[in-house]
Amino acid sequence: ATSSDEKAAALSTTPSDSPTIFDKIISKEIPSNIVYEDEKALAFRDISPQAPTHIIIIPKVKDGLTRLSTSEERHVEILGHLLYVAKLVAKQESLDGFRIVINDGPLGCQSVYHLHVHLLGGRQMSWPPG
Ligand code: D5M
Repeated sequence: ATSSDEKAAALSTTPSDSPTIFDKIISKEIPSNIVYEDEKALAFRDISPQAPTHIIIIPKVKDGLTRLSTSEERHVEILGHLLYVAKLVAKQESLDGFRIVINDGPLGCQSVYHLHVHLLGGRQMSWPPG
């Protein structure tokens, strides 16, 4: 998928707390390329990679955490854990520098409403992001 496909997907997705494709990845109902798993988090390769390494890190229990902008105090621990898992996976992937992205809402180009951290690496990043 191109970045314009990602944008189209984000703009055509209505933000909601309904189950998403990530639930099926967690339950292993649909296959994914899992690179890390612990009791609270799961990390798998993005199906539409935007860098040589592009991994999605998600909480296994969603607990209403659809997007960062609606997160609550009870999510602080899992939010911190997801960032720490990003660090562990970056090390596992031998990344020499990387970028972490959390897209929020249609304007932020979010297409899956189960909060997730993107870990991107393996190439020179540029700034500003698109
Ligand atoms: O990112 C949602 C991301 O999720 C996007 O980069 C594609 C990825 N995605 C969607 N479905 C799958 C499956 N089945 N496997 C792996 N990766 C997937 P967002 O920040 O919401 O735009």
